[in-house]
Amino acid sequence: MLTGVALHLGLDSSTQSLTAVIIEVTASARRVVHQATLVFDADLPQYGTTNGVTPSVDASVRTAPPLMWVEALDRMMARLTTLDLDWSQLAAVSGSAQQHGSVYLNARAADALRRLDPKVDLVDQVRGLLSRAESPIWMDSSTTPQCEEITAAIGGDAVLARHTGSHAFERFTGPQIRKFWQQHSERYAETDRIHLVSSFMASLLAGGHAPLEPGDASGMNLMDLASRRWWKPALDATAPKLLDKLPPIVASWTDVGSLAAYWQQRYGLPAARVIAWSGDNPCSLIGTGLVSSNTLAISLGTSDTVFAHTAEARPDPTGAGHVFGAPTGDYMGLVCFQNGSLARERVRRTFGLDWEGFSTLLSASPPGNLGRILLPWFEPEITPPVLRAGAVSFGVPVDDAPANVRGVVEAQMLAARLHSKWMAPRVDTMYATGGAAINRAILQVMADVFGADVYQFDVGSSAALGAALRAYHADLVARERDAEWSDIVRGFADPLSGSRIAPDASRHAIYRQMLDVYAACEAFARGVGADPSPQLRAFRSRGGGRSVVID
Ligand code: XUL
Repeated sequence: MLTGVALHLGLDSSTQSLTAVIIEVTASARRVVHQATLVFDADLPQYGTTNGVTPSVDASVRTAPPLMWVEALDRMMARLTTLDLDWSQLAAVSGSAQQHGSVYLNARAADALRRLDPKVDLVDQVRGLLSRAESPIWMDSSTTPQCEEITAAIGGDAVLARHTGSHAFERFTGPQIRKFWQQHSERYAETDRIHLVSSFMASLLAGGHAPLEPGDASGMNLMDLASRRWWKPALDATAPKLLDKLPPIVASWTDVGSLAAYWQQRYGLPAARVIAWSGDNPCSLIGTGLVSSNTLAISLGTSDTVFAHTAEARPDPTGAGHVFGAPTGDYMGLVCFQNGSLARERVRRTFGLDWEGFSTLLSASPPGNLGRILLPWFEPEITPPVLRAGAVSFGVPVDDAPANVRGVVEAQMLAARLHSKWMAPRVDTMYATGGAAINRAILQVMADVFGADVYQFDVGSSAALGAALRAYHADLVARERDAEWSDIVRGFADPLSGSRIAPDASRHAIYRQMLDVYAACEAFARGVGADPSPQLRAFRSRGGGRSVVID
């Protein structure tokens, strides 16, 4: 039994799973005490999700059952409190959640959350509080008309991006709310509070409606980044009486209440502080230690994201990326790719490979893929915007395993480089996190494409670790103690020593040429560029990865 230490808990409610990371901080020790994950499909099969998502015939519609997240939280707490830890030392809890997803609660919720009964399962008490059974999530791309309407009402893309940090995006919460209001106006009227997944989960812990913080609120197309307040023109362009239904926005380190009696009586937990939850990407920024530098981080998860801490809010001039609030009080740039781990897995499964086999084929195939390019848009893509799913091949044979394995990874890394140039024109060092960051063959392609050193991290979930570190930071702030971010992350969010993967100069030279060819293929496939055949031929004739291929 560990005694006399301060424990901080970080939870990450992601697309496919709920992860917990417990950290211990004393004068002499700083370490991760425990990490646990509950996988939605496997551990809560009664919700019938696939990769955490409710099956839908319409590929543009992507929702998840919020009750599944509620039940997962209860299960996780039950599991964690059987550990041999001195839970009386738990000082603070915070969390991270998949961004953009929204949860709709009726007017009974405020009271019911305050009176949660420890003898009744949480899920049974929340069931009657939803005014919408399913939550639209970040993978949804069904709101193009609403994006257009909001943009037109605001006065154009540039105005919206200048205020909110992003153009209108299908998955962002504002367009999703507008669609709900247009299609289900009575249920919209019945809705008393619209939470993001983050503030919903914090509300369950604190036993009362929790506020939002700027990191996650900036993924809605509704918040003014400079003032960190709701932006009235965007609210008016989205849906009526919206301000009354949204949580207030508070600083990221705000203590939003103590763990509700439900958690104290049911699991013997103390009245620990509940700190505002944030989005998974803002939390990963902290979990990879990017609290001041502009090192680029890449998270290889259900979505692949590239992000960096920035001091100013400079929107992406190409319109593809976002500026979010950072949990430090500054900003972060971010680009999100929908075809991340599920695309890699799809190629792996198609060829009956395990991950070792996938890596072996990747390492053994020629960089540049003999001048063949695969656009792995198996799902609709966010960056660049591709609404109709369908992979596009420029010379990659369907039955050639190495060409497809290399094709998917090279395309992902080339897209990551191409679309992150606005936030990092030059990159020397990159931090890789998320499930696939364990795979050094994939990281070698990343290093070669970016021409940068790539480092790995120890804790599998940098988002959950970031949430635990945010809990620790906020607890210090609440106690009026020194809370320097560089000190908070020290020893927790450092890259693994000896994990450096250096780029190879000759392979980087191939990718520098290939980047323009890739950009031309992307533009052509989206119907906004000329036929890239001349560039592909020229690239192949220059070697396109060691040998010449003419098809
Ligand atoms: C970011 C985004 C995704 C989700 C996934 O804008 O949509 O990274 O946060 O969890």
